[in-house]
Amino acid sequence: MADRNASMQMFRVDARPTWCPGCGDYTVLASLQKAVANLGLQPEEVVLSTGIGCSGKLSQHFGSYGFHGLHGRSLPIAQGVQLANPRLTVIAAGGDGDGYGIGLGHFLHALRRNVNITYIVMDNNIYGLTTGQTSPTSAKGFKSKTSPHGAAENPIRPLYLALSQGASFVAQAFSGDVKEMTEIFEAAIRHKGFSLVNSFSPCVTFNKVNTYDWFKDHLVKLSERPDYRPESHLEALSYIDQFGGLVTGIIFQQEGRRAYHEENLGGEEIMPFDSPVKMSNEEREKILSYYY
Ligand SMILES: Cc1ncc(C[n+]2csc(CCOP(=O)(O)OP(=O)(O)O)c2C)c(N)n1
Ligand code: SF4
Repeated sequence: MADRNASMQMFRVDARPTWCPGCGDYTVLASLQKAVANLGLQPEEVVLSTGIGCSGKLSQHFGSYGFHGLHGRSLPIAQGVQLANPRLTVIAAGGDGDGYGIGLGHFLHALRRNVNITYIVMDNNIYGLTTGQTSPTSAKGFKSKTSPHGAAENPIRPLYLALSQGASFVAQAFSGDVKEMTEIFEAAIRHKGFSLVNSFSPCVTFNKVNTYDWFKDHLVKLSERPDYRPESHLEALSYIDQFGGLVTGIIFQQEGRRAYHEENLGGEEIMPFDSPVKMSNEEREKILSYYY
């Protein structure tokens, strides 16, 4: 893939994003454009599926095939596309509300299935599009329109969820570091299997707590810890514990595990979308008769 000509320009669209100036989602967009170009991918080989939210607009601004689906539903769409045509590079993206609130069930099932897709969650710890309500990753005590006295619940912890449900690739990135974010997206796309990249992407308009400066003060880069081993599940959990989940880099990667289509559908040579249906009319009628 890497020696094919591709540029960020090929993944740009003419329409200007409607995001607020300074929104972290701009960096996610640019990093993703750079990552697919670095991998030598062509726009017609990539599909980006999103849900609803400011983050969900990513598919409108990314120059590949795209699907702007319902709130919380980017993962079923992405998995269906990848299983129908495993040769495509399929990316799902959305916000923390989208992915860890309304779409949480889909997230858990995607983790255990290990379909070969990359899932980017633009985690701004708030609902951006609907103007600043508490989200599933807002910290306990976080004040917002829906929790004026402070959020009463503990936040969802996506990294623990991903590791406990058997994700084969778990990473975290930050919109204040384009270089690292691009490298992580590249590694996530290259990984065969389900890859989660929880991406801290500040909402500069409605979240005055989790700002760029706040993340800069709190985040720890795993790349600056040369002894860190992303192949160790236990080490991943211990680092997440130690730093309260505020680490960036590749946290866990399981090499050599087969993705869903390789294990269950015969790999990339057999593509369900152009295979003839292997069922006779008699068989079909028999199955249907169970429901009459
Ligand atoms: C079924 C459904 N419920 C609620 C909404 C309203 N809604 C749209 S976006 C959104 C929150 C988005 O927050 P998040 O996913 O964190 O994305 P952000 O806008 O912060 O990027 C909500 C509640 C909706 N569109 N559909
Ligand atoms: S409201 Fe927040 S998340 Fe939405 S575009 Fe503006 S800064 Fe970004």
